[in-house]
Amino acid sequence: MKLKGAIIGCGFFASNHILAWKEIKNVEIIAVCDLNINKANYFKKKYKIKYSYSSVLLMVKDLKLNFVDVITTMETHLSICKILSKYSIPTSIQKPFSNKLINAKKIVDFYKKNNTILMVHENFRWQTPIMKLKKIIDKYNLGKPIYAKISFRHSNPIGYINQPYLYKLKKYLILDVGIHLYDLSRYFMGNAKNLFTINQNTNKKFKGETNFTSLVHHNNGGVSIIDASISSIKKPDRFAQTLINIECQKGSIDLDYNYKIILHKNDKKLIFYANPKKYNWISKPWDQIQESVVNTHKHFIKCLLNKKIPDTSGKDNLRSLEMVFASYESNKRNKIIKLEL
Ligand code: NAD
Ligand code: 89Y
Repeated sequence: MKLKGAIIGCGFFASNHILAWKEIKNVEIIAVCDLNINKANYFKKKYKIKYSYSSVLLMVKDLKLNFVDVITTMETHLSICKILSKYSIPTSIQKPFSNKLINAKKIVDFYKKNNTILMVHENFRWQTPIMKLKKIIDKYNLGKPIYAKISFRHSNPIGYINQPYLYKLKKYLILDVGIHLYDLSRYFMGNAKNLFTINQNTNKKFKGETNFTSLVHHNNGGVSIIDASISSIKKPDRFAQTLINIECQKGSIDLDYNYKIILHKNDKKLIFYANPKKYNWISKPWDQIQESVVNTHKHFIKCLLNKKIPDTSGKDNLRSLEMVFASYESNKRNKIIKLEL
């Protein structure tokens, strides 16, 4: 029997979620919900979904759901999760987990109290090029990581024009994209103990920072440089590729433009390609992000079926979110900020 799920939020990014769910055989999305019923009805018709709602509460009272996938913006997450956790509905929720660390902690507590699975849809670590990078590091036994450079730099407006709420945020790029990059730094280098960040604004259409550079000190002694920009002029433009360089005790590795991976070990240089899998609804330059949504969903369902804690559980994501807010604090006070979690 198929697991029955619902999605909450029928905006820009939700189409990718629905199309990705359709790639997973043992799942059926039976309902869509949006405060704006016209949007919910549009999705219902377009994606042939059984039910549409404008109220989360009504939906969870009406239907027997095995899980819910939340694709709304961060400020809505506390109130939505309060309802879903009360009804013990396993939840996958988009990043940023919340607009305040304290609210994210409250959400984690709600789900813990009700013994219910909560995963943050932290999809960058589920991108094929990034998973392959990790696999090669392990397979070729590169040893302890010492240094990482994790970059997301572009100037293609396609990276923000579909998300107009971003223009108004006083805190923009670290919350929107930095959250992914800090998660990646933890994925490759382990948890961090402190960081220092400098923000810039190079595009006055945005209230918040449009560029940031962080220096992160990890618990294992390693260091990461994490940076992002929406004003980085390159041909071809790099959106939406995260470029990574990792140096370990026994070798180093680069994830370069166009999914090319270069490994340096024992005086040898090996080249790999890690193109994302093609689905008929995927296109450049979003391809590796779109494909990662399928991989992220699969991880959530696997955890649900095996009663396992997801790699990017709500609790785990608190550490990445803490790095986000520590970065704002660091930029404001021009100080290194110690991480507590
Ligand atoms: P959006 O504003 O286009 O859509 C959000 C929708 O949620 C809106 O239609 C809104 O009416 C609805 N909504 C808000 N509160 C609701 C509630 N209480 N009940 C039901 N519906 C509600 O936003 P978007 O651009 O689709 O982004 C959604 C989330 O996805 C954001 O957090 C964003 O950061 C994230 N996102 C992630 C990626 C990624 O790669 N992981 C990429 C783009 C966006
Ligand atoms: O919102 C951002 C994200 O999570 O991935 C890319 C993005 O859409 C900004 O370009």
